[in-house]
Amino acid sequence: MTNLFPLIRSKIETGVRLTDADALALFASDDLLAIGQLAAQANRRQHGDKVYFNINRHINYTNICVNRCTFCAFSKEEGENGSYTMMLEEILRKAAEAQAAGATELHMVGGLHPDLPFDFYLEMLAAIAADAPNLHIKAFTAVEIDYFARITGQSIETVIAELKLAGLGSMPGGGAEILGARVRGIICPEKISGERWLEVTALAHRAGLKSNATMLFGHIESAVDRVDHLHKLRALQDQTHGFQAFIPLAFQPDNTKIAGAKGPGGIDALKTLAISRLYLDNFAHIKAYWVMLGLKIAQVALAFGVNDLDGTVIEEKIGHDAGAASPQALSKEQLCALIREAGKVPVERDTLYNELKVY
Ligand code: V47
Ligand code: SF4
Repeated sequence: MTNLFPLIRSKIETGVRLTDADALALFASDDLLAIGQLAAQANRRQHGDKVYFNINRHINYTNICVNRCTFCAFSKEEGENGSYTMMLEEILRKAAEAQAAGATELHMVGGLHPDLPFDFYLEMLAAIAADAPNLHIKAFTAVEIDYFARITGQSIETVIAELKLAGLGSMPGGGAEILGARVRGIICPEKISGERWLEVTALAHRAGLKSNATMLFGHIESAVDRVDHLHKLRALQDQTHGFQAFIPLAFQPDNTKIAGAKGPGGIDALKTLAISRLYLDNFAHIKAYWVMLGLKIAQVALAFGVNDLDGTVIEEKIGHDAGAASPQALSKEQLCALIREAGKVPVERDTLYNELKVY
């Protein structure tokens, strides 16, 4: 390790914010255990031994998308083999099943559909809210919110106000990918810019919605791109305090079109999670999304600064279409066992991190 390390250690121990140069030095280091130990220490100070999970279900209402992000194996063109759009009845049936199974959250995202009107989404929210009032609806990335504004000619503020009125509870963190323009121009040239993603997210936070932030890693991005991404998220969080969790998403390469990109190895994934914990001092939660990381790395991540394992998930499509080898769903018992085996205390939470049950 470089001689920067004692300085970084003392910053973490005394609560001094890491600089971008510190984060880059950590990425350049091979001392995974030292980085993990520091991240675990920072996490323990905030959360003790608690590890959060929730009981949730994913509903991807359509995979038809006008964008063609090169890392995405989920999206299809209209009329293409395998393309689909769910009918409202099907969505309501899935929501009712989730509620009956004890879920507290629906995670709903989809492609940017060329023809579905904004009313489809408002009706979907209102119908779920009426049918399954106990479910928190976490839906629509900043990319979708921007698209709704474009297809309706309305402002982001109006779109968000209408979605909230119809039943939107919070937003997931997708669409952030890598916020810097160089990488974005290669992996998702048609997607809104990183600046726009931050702007829409800031407006959502100002409208009272909480959201998460993700980072798609392990493709063509460099450590500098990752640190720039973290820097932008930390700066926005200083202003809005609207982010709940940071979720590094391990790139899954199957059926995608990024030449040569294989996804991160286990060392890189653990280091990235740990550095995120250390650098994002204003984020309460770092989530290991087991769908993309795999169960074993997600579990080991609990010793590297992570305090959230996401949820039961059920019917995830985006990662699995790209070859994720993880199961389609986990039971509450499986999640609790993974957490206990790591010497931690499983805590079921709701979407807004209210504690529902300590196991
Ligand atoms: O934005 C797409 C990513 C995201 C691939 O907020 C891929 O609680 C890996 O944002 N390999 C959607 N990742 C998923 C997402 C998410 C997941 C879980 C929890 C939360 C939350 C948010 O999935 C997309 C994109 O970054 N993605 N393709 C792929 N091949
Ligand atoms: Fe469309 Fe989202 Fe896939 Fe990009 S990542 S192609 S915006 S569904």
